[in-house]
Amino acid sequence: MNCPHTAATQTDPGAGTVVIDPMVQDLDGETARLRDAGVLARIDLLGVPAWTVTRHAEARQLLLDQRLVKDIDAWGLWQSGVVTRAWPLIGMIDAGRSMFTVDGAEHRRLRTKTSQALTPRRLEAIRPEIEKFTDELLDALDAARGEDGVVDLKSVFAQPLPMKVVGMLMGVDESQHAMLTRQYKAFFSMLTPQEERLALLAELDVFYTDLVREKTARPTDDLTSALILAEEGGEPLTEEEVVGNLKAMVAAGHETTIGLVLNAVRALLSHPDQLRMVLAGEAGWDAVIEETLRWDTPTTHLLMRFATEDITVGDDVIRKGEGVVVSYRAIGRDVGHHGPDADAFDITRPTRNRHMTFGHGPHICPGAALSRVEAGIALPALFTRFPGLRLAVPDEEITKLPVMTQNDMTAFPVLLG
Ligand code: STR
Repeated sequence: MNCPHTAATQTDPGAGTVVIDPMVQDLDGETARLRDAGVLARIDLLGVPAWTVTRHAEARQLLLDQRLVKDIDAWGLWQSGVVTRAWPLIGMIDAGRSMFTVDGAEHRRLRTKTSQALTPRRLEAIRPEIEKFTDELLDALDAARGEDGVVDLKSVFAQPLPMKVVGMLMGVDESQHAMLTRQYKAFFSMLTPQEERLALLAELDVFYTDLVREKTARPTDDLTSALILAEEGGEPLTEEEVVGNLKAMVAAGHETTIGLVLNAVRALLSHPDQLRMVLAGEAGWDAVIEETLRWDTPTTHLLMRFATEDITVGDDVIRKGEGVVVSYRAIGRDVGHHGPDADAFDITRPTRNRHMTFGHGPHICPGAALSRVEAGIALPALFTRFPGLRLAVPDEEITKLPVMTQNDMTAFPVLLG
C-alpha cells in the first residue's frame, strides 16, 4: 500500500500488525484485536509503524523506564525523514516544547507549577465556580430543547463545561471558547486535510503567543500568569515553554473531560440497574467516574515515546529509535488485571480504582484531580435536575468521531424527561 502521508513508500503492514482505523468504525473489535496481538503489539498508524503496549503491568513498567523519551528527535523514522509534517498525527507528537514533550530534570522544571495549581486542595477554591458553570449550562440545556424535546448533551453541556473551566484557570476569555472548540474539533478529526490542520495549529500558536505576551505585560491571577513569573531564585520558563504548557492544558483539559462526562452518562443510561443504585445512594458517583475511566477511556492511544536503547519486553525487543504508543483503552480492558469480565461495565468491581487511565510515572496526568472534580459536579447535577434523562436514539446509533487517539462521539442526543 502506498502511504500518502510519509515521504517514503511503505510496504504492507506485516502479518500480526493491527491497523488502527482512522474512521473508528469498530472500537471494541479493534481493542480486542490489540489485546489478542500480545503484551506488545505492532500497529500501523496511517502507514507509520509503531509498537503499542496493551497490558497494565507492562505499561506501568514502561512508563517508568527512562530509556523511553518523548523527544521526537529520538525517533528513527523522523530522523530519516520517513515521517514528516505531512503525516496527520504529527501534531500529537511535535507539539512544541512543554511539559508534554520533555523529560527528566527539565520536565520537572516545566511541570511543577501546573501540578501544584491542580492539587485536590487547591481545586476546592474553584469548586463554586464549576458549580455555577454547571447550573448555567443545565439551564441552557433546558432552553435548547427542540420541538421534539431532543437536545444534544455534547454540544450544549459536556463540551462547553470543560472549556469554561480550563479557560478560567488559564485566563482564556469566554469570547474565544467557540473558536477554540472549532479549532480542536478540526485538529483531532482525521477528515481534516493535513494542510488545514497545520494552518490551524499555526493560527493557534499565534493566538497563544499573543495571550502570553498580554499576560506578561498585565499579569492576572490565572495559571498562565503564574507560569510566566519566575519562582524566587528559579529559572523562569521561556515564552515558548509557557505557550507550550498553555496549549497542552487547553487541548487536554478540553478534549478529555468531554469524553469522561459523556461516556459516564452513556454507561449509566445503558446500565439502568447501576444508575438506580447510584441514585438510591447505594454506590457513589466516584465509583461511576472511576469505572468509566477504566472501561471507556477518554484517551484511546497516547502518542508517543521513543526508545533511546534497545528495550526487551517479554519476547519482544523495542529497538533503539522505535516509537511506543500506550493503548489506554486496551489496558483498561486487561483481563489479567481486571478479571475475565473486564469488558463489562460494573461500578461495584473491586479493581475499579486500580485503572491507569491517567498514566503513570513522571508524566501522569496533572489534571486528573480537576477532571474528577468536574465530572463529580456535572454528573450528579445533571441527573438531579433531569431524573428522567434518556437517550433520544438507540445506543447503537451513537457514532464515534473519526479521531484516532481520543474516544469522542459525534453527538449525544437526549430527552430530558
Ligand atoms: C494537542 C495539540 C497541542 O497543541 C498540544 C498538545 C499537548 C497535550 C496533548 C494534546 C496535544 C493532545 C491530547 C492529549 C494532550 C495531553 C493529554 C491529552 C494527549 C498533543 C490526552 O488525550 C491524554
